[in-house]
Parts: sequence; C-alpha cells; structure tokens
Amino acid sequence: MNDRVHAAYQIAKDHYAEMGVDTDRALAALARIALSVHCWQGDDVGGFENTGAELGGGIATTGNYPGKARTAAELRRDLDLAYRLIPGTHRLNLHASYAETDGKRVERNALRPEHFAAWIAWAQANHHALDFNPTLFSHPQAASGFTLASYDKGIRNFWIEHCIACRHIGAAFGRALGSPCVTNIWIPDGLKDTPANRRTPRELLRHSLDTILAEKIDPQYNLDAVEGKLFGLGSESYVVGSHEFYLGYALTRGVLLTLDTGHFHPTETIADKISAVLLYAPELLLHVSRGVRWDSDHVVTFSDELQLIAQELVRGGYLERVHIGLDYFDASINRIAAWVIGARNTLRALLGALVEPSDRLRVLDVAGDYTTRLALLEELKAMPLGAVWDYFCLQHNAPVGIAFMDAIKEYAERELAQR
Ligand code: RNT
Ligand code: ZN
Repeated sequence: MNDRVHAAYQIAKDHYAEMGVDTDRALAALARIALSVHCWQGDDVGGFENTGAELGGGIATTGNYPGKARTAAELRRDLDLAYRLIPGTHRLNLHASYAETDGKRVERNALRPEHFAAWIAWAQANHHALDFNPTLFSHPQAASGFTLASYDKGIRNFWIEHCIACRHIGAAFGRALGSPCVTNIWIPDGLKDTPANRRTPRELLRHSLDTILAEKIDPQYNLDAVEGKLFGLGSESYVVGSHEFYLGYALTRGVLLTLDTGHFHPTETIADKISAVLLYAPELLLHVSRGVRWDSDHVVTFSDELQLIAQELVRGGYLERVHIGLDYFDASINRIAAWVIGARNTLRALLGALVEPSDRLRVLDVAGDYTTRLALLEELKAMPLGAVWDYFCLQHNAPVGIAFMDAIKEYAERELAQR
C-alpha cells in the first residue's frame, strides 16, 4: 500500500504543479497546524468531579455507545490512540471539570494548577500544548441557568472566582508547555422565554468579565477568549452572551473572540465572518463543529462549510492568527472515532485550501473574470486531494484511509469492552 500511496502522490504532485501549486510546500504548511482537540468528546462532557450533577447549561449529548472514559487515566489512554490516528502534532483543550483532586472535593473557585498536574505531565511527555476552559455548567451554582450574568451577587462572585482561577491555571499550562494557553469563557446564561429586561443581565456580564480580566497576564502564557451563542436547549428566547455582545466585548477589551460554527442561524456560516472580524481583532479562536437543526455539536464532516472556513483561513493568510479548536460531542458512536473523523476532516479541508492555486484565483477576482473563476473552482473539486492527504498521513505515521478504524476496533475489543 505504501508504494501505491507514493506513486499516487507523484502523479498528484505533477497534476497540481501544472496548476502552479507546490504540494510539498502545502504539506509542510499543514504540518505546522496544531488543532486544539477537545477532551470532552471522550466522556460526553462529563468531567471527573463526581458531583452527581447532570450535564447542564443547555448542551446535551445523546446516545449511549459503550466504552466512555470514566477516569482521567482512561480518557488519556483514549486520547493517546486518537492522536496516533490523527496526522501531525496537536494540542489538547481541557475543561476545568476535568481536574484531578485525589477524591477530595475541591470547589471550582478553589481550583489550582496542581489539580491538573497529571494532565501537564502527560502533555509534556506527549508534546501536546494545552488550552483551557472554565466550566460554568453542570453545577449547583449554575442550576438557575445563570452564572456570570446572574442577578444574585453570590452566584456571580462564585463564577468570577472560578474564571480567575482558570486564567491562572491557563498561565501555568502556558508556562509548563512553552506555548500560550487559550482560556475560553463560554457561559450558558439565557432564558427559555422572552425576558422583560435584556439589558441588565448584559451589563452584569460585562462587569463580571471586566472583573475576571482585570489582572493582566503575560500573553506569552495565557490568552483570553470569549464565546457567544445564539440559543441553547432551554435558552431559546434570550442568550445574554450573544455574538454581538462578545464581538463588542472582544474588540474593546483586546481579547480573542471565539466563533463556534454551530452558534449561528442555520444558514449563517462563520466563513464570511473571519475576514471581517480579523480587520479589528488581533486573533480568533474557532470551535469547529457541525450544527444540525437544534443541535450545534455534531461530529465535523467534510462539508462545504468546513471547506469554506479552511479556504478563508488560507486565502486570507490567517493561519498564524487563528487558533483552530474542535467542539462537538456524540455519544452514539465510538468516541475515539468521533475525535479522529472530525480532526482528520478538519486537516483534510485545510490541506484542500493549501493546494489551491491562490495566485491564479486572485488574478481572476481582480480581472472580474467570474466565469473562469467559477470554472476553475469547480475543476479544483475533482483534483486528487485524496492522494496528497494519504501521503501526509504516511509522512506522519498515521493510518492511510479507513485503516484507522482497524486500530479503533482492536482497542474497542481490548480496552473499551472492559468498561
Ligand atoms: C457550548 C459551547 C462550548 C461547549 C464546551 C463544552 O455551546 O460551544 O464551547 O461546547 O465548552
Ligand atoms: Zn463551542
């Protein structure tokens, strides 16, 4: 098979060269991209606090596929396999609820870097830089559906303290791994039905965020990001942290804006937003996901939307300014496969964008030759991207094609079946 992959790559390379594209350069550029792989696909966003609290905050996993990770050690083993099947070197995106506290109850506002010592050691040993998220859901203090925008000062303060603690943990990750940690704040606050007052919760949220971010932390270690949303389960009529809220917030405070592909109206895509926001914001965090009707968190497929996002990142020259994270959770299929399928698709889409004849396309734009532009873009869709992708997998010792499922099935029998 390796011979077949090499031979196919040579033919593809020549074919792309005829188009004016250097595939070796594209492969080298792809190898520099580190995806931030979300830990929470591995255990249905459960975390390991064992508080008995159900998944809350208007997000939900459906399905009961066997083999879910029950401990941090199991989750790390599952991640090890996923990373082996995803070509390249990638980051891990952790949530605060994945702290390891030796069976002791540690409140979220008292979390410290040492509660993530095992994660840091594992990340160092395996070359995964770390990103982080405070967890403002699945908790008694979030039972009302409100956290940083709560009318209750005690609740607000609890979550402010939690977010401050998380920024320090993020900075510790950045220091330990030698790469800035992006600490992303997403809150569930919202209402099922129309509020009488949309204004005050937004003022409260702004104030809470300002308090959280008051302390300056060296961006070499920690970068702050804020993530908005259109609606959640049970927050259909009003979400305090909407896109406009956070766009304004990020731009005036100089923090990163997070765009989650599942957090907009169904026909609205984030691809068009990237070049607009990056005129004003220094950096972006993406949560690559797939919205399907009311769910914003399906496994990422090789969709038009995914390809368009990748094209925007490459065409705009934004790869250095955009942190690419994954964010979905499916409990109805093998969870390791879910990670691998979504991550491989994201990388493959980026490769597709990297092998575009970008100079030629730009000339057509400027010349106003939209007919040729359309013709060329459609021809590109049938270029041998698969051969270049297979070669990338081979280069990085990851399985070629569907062979990654063999490793997952073997692991499912050996390891997951025991859970
Ligand atoms: C929820 C947000 C958020 C979460 C994670 C688990 O709608 O997308 O990013 O998915 O924090
Ligand atoms: Zn998200």
